[in-house]
Amino acid sequence: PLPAIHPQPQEITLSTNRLNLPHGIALTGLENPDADAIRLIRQTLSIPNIPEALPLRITLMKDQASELKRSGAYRLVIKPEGIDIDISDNRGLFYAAQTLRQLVETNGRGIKSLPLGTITDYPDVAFRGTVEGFYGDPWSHADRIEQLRFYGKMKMNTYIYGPKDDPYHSSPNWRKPYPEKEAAQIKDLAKEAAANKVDFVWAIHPGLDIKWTDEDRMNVLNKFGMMYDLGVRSFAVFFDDISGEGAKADKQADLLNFLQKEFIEKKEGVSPLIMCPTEYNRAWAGSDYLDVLGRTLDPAIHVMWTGNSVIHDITLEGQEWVNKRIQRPSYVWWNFPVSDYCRDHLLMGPSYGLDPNAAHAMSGFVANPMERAEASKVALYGVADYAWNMKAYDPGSDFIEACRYVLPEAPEAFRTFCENNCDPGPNGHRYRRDESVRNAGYAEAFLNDFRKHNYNADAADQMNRLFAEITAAPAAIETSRNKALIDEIKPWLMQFHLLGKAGQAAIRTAEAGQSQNRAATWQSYLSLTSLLDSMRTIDQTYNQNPYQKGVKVGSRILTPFVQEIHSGVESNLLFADQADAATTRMSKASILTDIEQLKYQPLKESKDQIGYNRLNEVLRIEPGQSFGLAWELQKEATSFNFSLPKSENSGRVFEWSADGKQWTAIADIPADQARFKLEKVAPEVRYIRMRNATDKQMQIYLYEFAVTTKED
Ligand code: LTM
Repeated sequence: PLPAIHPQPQEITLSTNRLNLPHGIALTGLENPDADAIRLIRQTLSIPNIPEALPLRITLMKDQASELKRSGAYRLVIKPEGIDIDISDNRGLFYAAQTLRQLVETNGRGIKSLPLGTITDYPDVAFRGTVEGFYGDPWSHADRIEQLRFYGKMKMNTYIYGPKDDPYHSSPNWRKPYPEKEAAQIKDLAKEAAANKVDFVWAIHPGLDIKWTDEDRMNVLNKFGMMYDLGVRSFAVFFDDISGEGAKADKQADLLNFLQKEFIEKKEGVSPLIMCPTEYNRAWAGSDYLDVLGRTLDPAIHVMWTGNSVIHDITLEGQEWVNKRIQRPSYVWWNFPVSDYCRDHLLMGPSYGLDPNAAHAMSGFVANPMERAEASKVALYGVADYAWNMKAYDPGSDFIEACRYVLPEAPEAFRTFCENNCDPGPNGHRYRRDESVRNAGYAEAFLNDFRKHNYNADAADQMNRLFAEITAAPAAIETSRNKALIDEIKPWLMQFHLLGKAGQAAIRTAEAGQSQNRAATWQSYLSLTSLLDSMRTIDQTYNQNPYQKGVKVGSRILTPFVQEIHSGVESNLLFADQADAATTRMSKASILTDIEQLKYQPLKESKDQIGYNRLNEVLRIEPGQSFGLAWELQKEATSFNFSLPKSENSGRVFEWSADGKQWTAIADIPADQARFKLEKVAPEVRYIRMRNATDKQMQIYLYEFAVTTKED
């Protein structure tokens, strides 16, 4: 069989005849071919420095079809007499070398050979890669170096540096130079990127506190200058997740046009400027903001776009919609597999939901990954393949190869782990992913019968096999040499192992219940209960970030499957009054809002607190709209606190109510404070809210809004 090459080449004809590589290959052709590419070719083909019989001729392509003029394009002809490589540029030679690396085979006697044939190859999308643009712990230096090498191998040419929690990228320090250590690291990254033919794009995020003055425009320009001196040659300005003064389209366009004229066009060897708009998705594009950018922004500047909402599939129709507004093909910022809004989950599934016909409707395609760099590679493998050759991209089969690439030591076990850890769980963006696709049908069939008190033995067999694989998978995965990956996913591996055991116990319990064997039912029910308790302990011990704490696995199909069997058997075993007691203990607290952006936010709830999850994006509240909390009768609130920083405070009203109908303004909350804790809440209060009492849209950050409770 011929080797699978990733990304898949555009045109490929290979024969089963091979070119056995002799001891030496003569490199002829271009005077100064790219040194990194030549090094890779020498290594791959074991070419010593002395030129010998077999020639390798490298030429710059002339008069070619327009696709072959794209940066990165190459043609590789492997003949019995030698190898010809035609290239569009240095990147093309590097990519030809990457393809050779995947083509070469070594036989049992250590002889290397290549298949004869021709590969003509070029990218569908000009700029492909990632945007490190998430909230949370930025990637480490070692993570980034490894990512750049991975991008080189996968023919991705762009890495946009924009971690929200780097204070020198955003506020408060975007105006200042990086401290010495960080500056040296950036220099290193720019060098590593260049060696892998990746554009290291450094992004600035000044909009939280920028003043539209000459002084601040010079501050941005000077910071770009400092980064240029560190070796950076590609730049971006992000205006996402801001409100107020910084969010004005005409002012942003003025600054960007100034940077274009005074920096991008004047400095040697700089790539096109990229900007991320404030209205970066269709759901928020309610004003003439995008039209103003379209009309006034220099046409050379790229404009980023996340799709029809913050986190969304990418469709041709959606691309055409925005492109008309901004008068250029947009540069896609795909918010996958980013997990900063669902930090208790890993998004390990395939990259799907990407239109295969949208190549002409985008200027770039970059994915925002997880805080966990190595784990993100599964999705990024798909991103590289999609953006290079969309028509050939099949998310399902690509995913299997991605699992093999990332964890060659145990690809099947890793696939089992990944395909059951895809979905972010319920979230405010309402973004869900298919999960457990190979087994969802069996799970449903089993539960359908279980609900009718039947035991479906066929489905049970299938599910048992799966849960046995799940139990065994973590140990196999941990044999990987990739220790960084194992460190990143360790708590989820522990949880996954327990899920496998719990799944097997659940099926045993259901089977015992069906055969009316009360003693056996009790026994397996108790062991299932203790496994679920252990899972809860892991959830409450690891990954205790302040946003979405914990460790969730299989949350779309498998965990609910196990829980349903557990509670189904429980209510059969327990007496009715105990079962009732169990239900009344359940929470009835909820979010109370008429704001679309918040309606689907899962409630953050612990033993003594109910609150909102922190929102990354700006919250837009129309006149009269409100958001709040409601909680059950038997709970009394003892205090209320909020953190709504940088909000436009005037016109907001805090109110509480005992019945959700009669509302009273809370007198003790100061009008202008962004953070506040109210130490006393009237005992009858069961509802609390903040309302926009103005006649204008209000834009605020929702960091915290919570009540502390105690049982009555
Ligand atoms: O998506 C964009 C343009 N901005 C931010 C990102 O920083 C963040 O990672 C994603 C996902 O939560 N959402 C955003 O609003």
